[in-house]
Amino acid sequence: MSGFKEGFLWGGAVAAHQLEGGWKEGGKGISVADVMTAGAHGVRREITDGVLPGKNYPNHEAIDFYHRYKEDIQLFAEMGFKCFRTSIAWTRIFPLGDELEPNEAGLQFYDDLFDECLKRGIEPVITLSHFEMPYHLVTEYGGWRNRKLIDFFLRFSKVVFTRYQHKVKYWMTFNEINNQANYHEDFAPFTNSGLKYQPGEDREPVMYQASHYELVASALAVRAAREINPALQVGCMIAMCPIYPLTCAPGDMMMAMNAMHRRYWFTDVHVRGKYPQHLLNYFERRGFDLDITDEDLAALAEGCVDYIGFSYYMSFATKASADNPQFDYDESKSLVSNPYVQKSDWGWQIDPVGLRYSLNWFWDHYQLPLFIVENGFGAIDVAQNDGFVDDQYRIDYLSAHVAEMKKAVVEDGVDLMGYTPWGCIDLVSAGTGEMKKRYGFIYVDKDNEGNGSLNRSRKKSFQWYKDVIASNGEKL
Ligand code: P53
Repeated sequence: MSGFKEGFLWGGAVAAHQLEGGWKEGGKGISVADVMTAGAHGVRREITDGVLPGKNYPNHEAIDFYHRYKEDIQLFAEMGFKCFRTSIAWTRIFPLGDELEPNEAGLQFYDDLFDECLKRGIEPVITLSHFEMPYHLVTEYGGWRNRKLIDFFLRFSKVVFTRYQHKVKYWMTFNEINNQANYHEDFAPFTNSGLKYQPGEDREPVMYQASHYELVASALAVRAAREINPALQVGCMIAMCPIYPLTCAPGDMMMAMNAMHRRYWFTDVHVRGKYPQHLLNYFERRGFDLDITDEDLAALAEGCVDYIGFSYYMSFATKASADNPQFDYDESKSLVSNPYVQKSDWGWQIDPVGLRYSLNWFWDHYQLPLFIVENGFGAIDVAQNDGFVDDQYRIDYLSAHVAEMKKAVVEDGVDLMGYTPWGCIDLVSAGTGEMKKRYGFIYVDKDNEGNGSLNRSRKKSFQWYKDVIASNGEKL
């Protein structure tokens, strides 16, 4: 093969809560993203008890895509996008999450949005749950620690599969489901699963329980999609940060292997429909008594995904330590800095070769088509008076990653479906809630405090990406 395949899905990726705004429009309910304040690098976003007066909630307005999507899609079309990855805000369809009937105004919004994409030759690629579950499901049910959430998610999934089956072919269930492997921090358990922990609560088994319910819900959704329309393709979505050993010491190698087990077993369940033995042994060693029924196991086995969607921003490194003889991985403690790579202003390690490694790792393990549904460089941009941004650093980052991705396809033979760089238009950062951490080819005039005209303008990378797409990845 000389390059990317015919019909390769070049595009861009976003998530509803990070760009739509309109947090109360069309009958939308409050989501977990609506109760998170703005933070910064080193300053965590606060998760408040409901929406409180006087706090800055950046997702409420975001970049007002809800009202401006036509203009934005026009710009995506100008770049030549073949696809556009976004999510359906669950709270537009089921404002509280536990209703029996969906909200028609929310369904209509996505009909209009998808029609606008299709009109311009852009195929929507849809995530069902991207850090924006109904907040009501947190306060009334405790989030995904409650088995009832499986039914609520399945109802939502069936409604949107049925409604959009002729407009959307590619779906993903839970965005970066494995972020919650980092269960000591508050961010991932809350955004992935609506989990709030009691002080002193043993967090780890709760994380495994919530993840289990999500994996069952995902498998049931895959099965439902096939019943509704066999043409639908449903994937998982994994946050891939490959974990390297700091040195070639055998202990470091074991530590890296175990770290990969603990961060990526989610993929085993999604793809193979069963738990890896190492994890079952670990549950036993730790005495975790999880609610996993025979029916659940049957559902997992029947609902294996069609492809693997994943994000790639950075690689991690780890090392063994004398006080951890079983090489247990704790993401809040076990990671070390890699001396061989540079870091972004937010401390993310920049490692294009790690993308080639990750593509090969997935392909070797699973032999399923792969889809890079996020990759990008969060950076501080300075706009000129006309809104132009000279973001050569972003071009450097992306072109280095696309070059490695090409090697994985051409030299290594992995089956890659497409590439959708993250935040193709500037949006609210998930991790920090900032506007200042920008990823876009399109600049949006808005700052961290919420000031700005919300005007859109093309950055230097806009033309670069347009050329990449037009040449099918030949011109980097
Ligand atoms: P922000 C952590 C590690 C890797 C990806 O992230 C992550 C996170 C969470 O912060 O999230 C994904 O905005 C996620 C997007 C997010 C994007 O990466 O923190 O799927 O919603 O915006 C970039 O810079």
